[in-house]
Amino acid sequence: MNDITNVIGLGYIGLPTALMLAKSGIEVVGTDINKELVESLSQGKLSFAEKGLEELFARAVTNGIKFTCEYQKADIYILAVPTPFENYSKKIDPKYVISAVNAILDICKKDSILIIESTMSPGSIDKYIRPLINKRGLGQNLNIVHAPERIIPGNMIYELENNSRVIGADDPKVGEKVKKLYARFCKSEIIITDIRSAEMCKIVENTYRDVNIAFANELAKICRATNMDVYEIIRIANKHPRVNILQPGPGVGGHCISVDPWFLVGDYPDLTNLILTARKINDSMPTHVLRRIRDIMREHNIYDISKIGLYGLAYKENVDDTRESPTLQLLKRMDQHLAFGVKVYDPLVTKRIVPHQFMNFEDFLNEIEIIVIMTAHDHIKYNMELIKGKLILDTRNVCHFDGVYKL
Ligand code: SAJ
Repeated sequence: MNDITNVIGLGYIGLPTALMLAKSGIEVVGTDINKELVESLSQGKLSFAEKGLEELFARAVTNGIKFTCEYQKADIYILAVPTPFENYSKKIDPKYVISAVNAILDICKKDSILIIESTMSPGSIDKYIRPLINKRGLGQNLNIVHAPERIIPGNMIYELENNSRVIGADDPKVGEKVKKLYARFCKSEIIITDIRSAEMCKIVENTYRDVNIAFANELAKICRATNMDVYEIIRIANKHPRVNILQPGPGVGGHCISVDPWFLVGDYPDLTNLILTARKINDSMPTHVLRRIRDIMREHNIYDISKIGLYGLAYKENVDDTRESPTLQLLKRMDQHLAFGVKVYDPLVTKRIVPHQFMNFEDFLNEIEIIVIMTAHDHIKYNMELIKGKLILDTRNVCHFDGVYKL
């Protein structure tokens, strides 16, 4: 295949995808509006850490991948720009997709293929994207495909190669062509369906996980009220062949699971009781953590908030991504209650993004009496001995010794 593929949006999804395609021998140009990002990628500097990404980057560079701010005249476009939700209506905000599609329409060749990997709420390609194409009279020439990404931060490279994929296309022949492109690196099943079903599948997957985590979080609250060990209950219940409860935690972060269910709530407010309740339960977890901190402070007569240290700013273990992180949600809630001065440390977050953020673990430990484990990085697992003298609130169930407070 000699086609040129232009990947638009070089973030958490677009970059690994572009690199993987280039590694597989496809001619790839990566485009992003962020000039600084393009410059640093062109100089060989990665913008985020991810297992296996450096090696993949090196292979893609050897194979000639290019980075630029310009959209290219290409045969295939892959769009991986963010799709946030509007705060009040909870509906998708498609502004980044719309502006990227308009830029593609300005230059694209006849019969090129536009693959949207960004998460779209069901029906939003019909609602927002088709009209843009039809308005230009290019309806016959630009083929839209929806191939939502499904990779998990922390294991992206493996999942790019091994997760099944879904391709939504109007024309099955175009679907087959796109399938061949992804099959250059994806070893798993690639299913072709229509565009609306592909949109819905993606949202359903993340909503399923959100609801399951909410169930675990609700169990954690019930077990706290009845003084039972939620982890033991879940461990035993999961031995049943048809039960698979996820783990409770300090909240749900990231740019996917805490966002996508809102699209369904925004579009179907009368039909989404379970999904809305799950979202509310997960969003309530930082407040639950706050109450647990208060309990511990009272029990130990600690009244100085600066003696508390939050370990972990990333939304989950072993990534440096802080988007919608439970720690940031907790800090926001503390701030609203004038609870300033809590200390924060994350070994993977090397940019200072909050006040009282430490860059050195030992300095952090020297300043605090209570450590709240918000993220289960491997780093804390290897350093258990160092925290044993502290009061510990472990919201991730990683400390397995006596005297540790849990959710
Ligand atoms: N979490 C829990 N308990 C659990 C599992 C997760 O509290 O048992 C929390 C995490 O700590 C984190 C949040 O949920 O704060 C989300 O983390 P995650 O690892 O479950 O998922 P993401 O957001 O990193 O990635 C998800 C994945 N979706 C599914 O597993 C269905 C990924 O495959 C998608 O590609 C990604 O969303 C996306 O981009 O949509």
